[in-house]
Amino acid sequence: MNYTRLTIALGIAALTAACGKKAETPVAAETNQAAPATEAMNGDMGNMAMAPTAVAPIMAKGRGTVTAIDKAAGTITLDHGPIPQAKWPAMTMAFKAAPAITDKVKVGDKIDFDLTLTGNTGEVTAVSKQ
Ligand SMILES: [Cu+2]
Repeated sequence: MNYTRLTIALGIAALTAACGKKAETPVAAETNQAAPATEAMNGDMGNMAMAPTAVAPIMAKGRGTVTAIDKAAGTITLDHGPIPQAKWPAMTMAFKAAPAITDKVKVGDKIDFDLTLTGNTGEVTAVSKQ
């Protein structure tokens, strides 16, 4: 019954092995995060989820600093730390965010946030200031 999970694990393991050989450049915040996520940073954000068949939303939590807010576009940009649930390293990126979120914070705020990932789209669903 765990075939899918095993396949994903094997895929990640293979990617990790492949990345290990060329991951010579120092990367900020390179802690114990998997290398594939760091590799994804070189491409577009569409590759970030690293789980092409995943359609069920993933709930995750993160911490970060608000670097931009675009209320018209309904987005918030966060310089966030690693998010293990999404296999993301630390990075700066934009998320969808409802007015209830964007009205609650301002640029420079350090926040804890809840995230819902659906496919390659991330939406911040809750924030609280640290
Ligand atoms: Cu990110």
